[in-house]
Amino acid sequence: MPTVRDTIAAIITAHAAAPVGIVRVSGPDAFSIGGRVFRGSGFNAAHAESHRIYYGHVHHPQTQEMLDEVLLLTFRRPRSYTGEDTIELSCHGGTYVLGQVLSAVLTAGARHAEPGEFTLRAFLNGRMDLAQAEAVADLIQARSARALRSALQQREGFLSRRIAALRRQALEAAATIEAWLELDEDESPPDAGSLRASLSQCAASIESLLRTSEVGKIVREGFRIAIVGRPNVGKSTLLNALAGRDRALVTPTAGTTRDVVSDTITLGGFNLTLYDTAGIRPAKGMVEEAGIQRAIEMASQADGVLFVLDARRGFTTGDQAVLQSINRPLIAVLWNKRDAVPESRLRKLLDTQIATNDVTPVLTVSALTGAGLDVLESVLNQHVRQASESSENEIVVRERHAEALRRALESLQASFRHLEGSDEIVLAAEELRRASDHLGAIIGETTSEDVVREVFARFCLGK
Ligand SMILES: Nc1nc2c(ncn2[C@@H]2O[C@H](COP(=O)(O)OP(=O)(O)OP(=O)(O)O)[C@@H](O)[C@H]2O)c(=O)[nH]1
Ligand SMILES: [Mg+2]
Repeated sequence: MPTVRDTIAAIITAHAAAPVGIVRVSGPDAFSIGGRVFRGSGFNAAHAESHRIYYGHVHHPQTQEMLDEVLLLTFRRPRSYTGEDTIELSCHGGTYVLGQVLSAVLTAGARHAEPGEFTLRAFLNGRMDLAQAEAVADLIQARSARALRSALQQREGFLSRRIAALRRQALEAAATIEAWLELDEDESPPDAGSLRASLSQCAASIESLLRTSEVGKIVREGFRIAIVGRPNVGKSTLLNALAGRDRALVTPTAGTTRDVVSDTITLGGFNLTLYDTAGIRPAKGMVEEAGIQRAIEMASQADGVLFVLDARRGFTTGDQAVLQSINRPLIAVLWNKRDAVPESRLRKLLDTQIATNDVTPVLTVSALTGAGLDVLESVLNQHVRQASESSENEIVVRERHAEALRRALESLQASFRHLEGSDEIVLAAEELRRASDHLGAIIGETTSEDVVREVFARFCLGK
């Protein structure tokens, strides 16, 4: 990990024309670089205070050409995002203007920042731990209320504090065991009961965090729903109706959809990505065959499935075959085209035995008129809400954390075993220290350099 710091710079706002764009400069020379490119009232690179705003202009340090009218913001270390001296140039947000200002700053002595490098420095300077740094990326990528909430909590250190407490518990237990080893033969043997209780509580807590990792994926990436059924039942019409726009091609010809077509909607604070798929039947030709393959693949990767039936046709052997191919949780069975059949028939259809478990809701809808879609939306909402409920309030761990938690749990269980066979209790203490190290990897205290690099490499440029 780099310890000697050069001064880095990057455009930290979106790379698209916007009213305002910001160039950040961070490192020991940030202020003097500011002095080389910025001319404005009252700014003195050596004496400028922290948390001030100066109005002025950026000039190219070699050509002296004026490049933009800007506001310069100052942050003295350690009171900055990175923990280093930092200036930010708030410019007009044209991509060309920003490129010119950045190039002036680079000419004045800064180096272009790597993706994630500002946050990496914040981590190395102790401004945040690794889990909090990851939460910064989650915050930027959050596309729903739930994702935002959990990212914010993690940024505030919720998960970090839990992990730190677990580590403390493991280390204290290790120290207790090591103290036993120092006891003389004639001293009375220690009571291992309270130690075991503390360790099982620790294990339970880790298991509880682990259970949030499935949910974490849904919260971060959204819930994926495959719309599945025979050809012509109205799957594409349903996607369009739910998405509120014409995403997928609809025709009266069976076998219209070939590629998987998707659209993302937000419902009750969650992101739902809907996948419209090819109607499943014995294929007529290679192209349809390939489309059906994709449909089946999509349905087997989704977090949930909507199974669509045609109310005009009733439950056919073709539908039965489709149903049997579904191997992911069925969110609802939909009798579509209810506008095209009389009420009495609808009642009969709802009585039809469809071999699903009893809890799957069966609804009648019309993708064409929109009838019944409100009920469908609340069923979807409820399903996703349940699927993303976590025993841990807002905490949801990512796969990297889950991996570390699994290892910590294994070490904890090993220490239990060593405690049982009492001549091996020194090994029990060792395993507990190992558990603590695995936990430390989550917050970056015992994380290998490679893993830290990997975490920050996934950040976007300028963060
Ligand atoms: N009356 C009525 N017609 C519908 C409804 N939903 C779809 N349709 C019609 O049914 C036909 C097929 O609709 P699609 O949405 O293309 O059906 P699909 O399931 O995507 O079909 P494939 O892509 O071939 O698998 C079209 O003519 C639609 O207008 C509905 O709720 N009521
Ligand atoms: Mg279709």
